Amino acid sequence: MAALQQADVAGTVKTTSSEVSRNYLNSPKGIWSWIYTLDHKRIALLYLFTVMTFFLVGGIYALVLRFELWFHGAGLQAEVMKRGLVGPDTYNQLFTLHGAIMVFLFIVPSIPAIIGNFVLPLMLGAKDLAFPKLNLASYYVYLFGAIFCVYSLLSGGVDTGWTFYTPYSVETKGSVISMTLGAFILGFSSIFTGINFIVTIHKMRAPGMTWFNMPLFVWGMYATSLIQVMATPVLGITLLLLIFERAFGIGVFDPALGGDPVLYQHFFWFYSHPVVYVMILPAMAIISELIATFSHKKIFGYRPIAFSSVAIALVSFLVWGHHMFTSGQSELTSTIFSFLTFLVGIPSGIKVFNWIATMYRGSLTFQAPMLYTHAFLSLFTIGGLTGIFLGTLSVDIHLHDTYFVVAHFHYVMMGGAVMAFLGGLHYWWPKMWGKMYDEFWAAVSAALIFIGFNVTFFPQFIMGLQGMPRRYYAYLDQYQTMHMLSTFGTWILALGFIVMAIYLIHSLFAGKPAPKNPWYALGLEWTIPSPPPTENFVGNPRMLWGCYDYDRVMMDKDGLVTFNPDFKDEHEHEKIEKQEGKRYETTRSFN
Ligand code: HEM
Ligand SMILES: [Cu+2]
Repeated sequence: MAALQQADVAGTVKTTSSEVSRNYLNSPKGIWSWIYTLDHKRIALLYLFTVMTFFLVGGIYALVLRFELWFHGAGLQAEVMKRGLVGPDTYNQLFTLHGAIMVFLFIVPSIPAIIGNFVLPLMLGAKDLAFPKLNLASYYVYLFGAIFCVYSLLSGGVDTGWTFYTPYSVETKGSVISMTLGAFILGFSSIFTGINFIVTIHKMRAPGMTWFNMPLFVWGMYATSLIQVMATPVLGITLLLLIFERAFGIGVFDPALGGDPVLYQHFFWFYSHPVVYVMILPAMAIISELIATFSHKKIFGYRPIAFSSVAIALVSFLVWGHHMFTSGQSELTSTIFSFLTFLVGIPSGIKVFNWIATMYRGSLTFQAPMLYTHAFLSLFTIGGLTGIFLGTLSVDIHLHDTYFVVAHFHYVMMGGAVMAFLGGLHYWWPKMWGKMYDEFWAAVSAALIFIGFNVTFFPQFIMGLQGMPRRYYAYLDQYQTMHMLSTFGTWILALGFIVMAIYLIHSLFAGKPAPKNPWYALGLEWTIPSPPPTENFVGNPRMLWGCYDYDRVMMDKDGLVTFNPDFKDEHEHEKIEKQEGKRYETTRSFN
């Protein structure tokens, strides 16, 4: 075990030579101490296991879906090949369950509940979130909701698509009620996390950490939390109405009962468009951190990045109608929604611009988190730009409900959100577990995932442009090649994920011990041991430098801090030294 270096005040690094092995992972001990834990770091790990289990289930569904689509072409003559793997009804259930699991059980909780839970208090210099019990409650509410989803999966499934559009969802057989009830309950988990983060960010920042020197990850989580708290209740009410409609036939959405099915779409997308930003804002938040760390350079345009997160959150509430261009809403409405949709491109573009400017002339290093950052940048840009195509009213009339849409949202959700999640997981993995993983295999797996992803989803843009509709289990012969290519891609993807699972699990048992600060970053979370002690910080940490002050400060692997003596703002440097009554080691040179 590494010798403990207590950083009771961030920056005044005191080394105690005593060997210490006590950390949040091993004390207190026992299974109950995990089940009842109020420690944000342990709750993050509970989420990690559960959410990744659902990612696996959703991923297996995806593999089966794609395997089915390998068949049904002229090239393959055998009878079994013509028949395919599953029947059309099963196919409908598979894509519904895949979509619902990936959205509600995986991607929405992934970054906030796993990574946010773990690092947000550490970044703020806090000992926990504001409401630890609410945090634990959010986990059990998640589990409770998940049980309903699993129940509906085992008891007949759902074939409505993850959007549960009426009137079909009111009429179809299957366990629509338990699935939507599950999603309704999961919403509370999301709201609990959001409230907890908002209060924590307002109230528990370390002295010296103002709004404008918070890490950008925190800004991203703040914007995300606002959406979670404001939009999720709308989905809750909508799903509740749907359940009532199904159970009691009250006639809100069903035209046969005097209801309006398009009303359902308005309600649904009023939540579900903002929720795509619950998926992507945390991803952008991670990318901002990774770009700064692995460029070893002060972030370019801190404020524009911070404000654009909030701007995206606000604009996200104004664009839901772009999902309904073909629903029969008035032309004027569609035109306005089309225009408003383009606005989202502005803050997103601001972010991409600032990230690239940060990398420009930085000292880039390409460890695994940075590989995922680059995957994110290219894939998200493709996903985002094709979103502009779809937002263009006239173009969308043609592309609506084709594979172009499937490719677009996978580029955003998987190419964007999942890549950033993986980048973040690799970045904070040493902090979580105190272990390093194998860089070589991490690079191999990142390459496989990047290539596999593109082979899977790029052909879908082409098929979509040629008119291949989504949610179809069979297709015309002309699409055979593209479909086979796409299915082949999923095998490369699967291989990438298998390699990742192996080296990550291997690292837990045989990985090298992680130092405090393996990436030479500057955030407060890197001033404490890996894994952190239960109470995070011994004493009260203070912010003595900005977390992107790479021109002024350097922190080595063991958390030893050096201020750049040549830094032009001498005055500030002296002020800090005086304030702390001690001199920092200034021998290390800055180049
Ligand atoms: C592992 C790689 C993945 C593969 C191979 C894959 C494959 C598929 C396929 C074949 C469909 C059905 C398309 C159709 O016929 O309309 C689909 C739909 C969908 N996928 Fe994925 N997917 C993957 C990952 C993800 C991820 C990570 C997410 C979200 C985070 C996601 C979210 C969705 C959603 C929301 C749908 C729409 C379901 C519906 O139409 O109701 N997928 N995916
Ligand atoms: Cu939308």
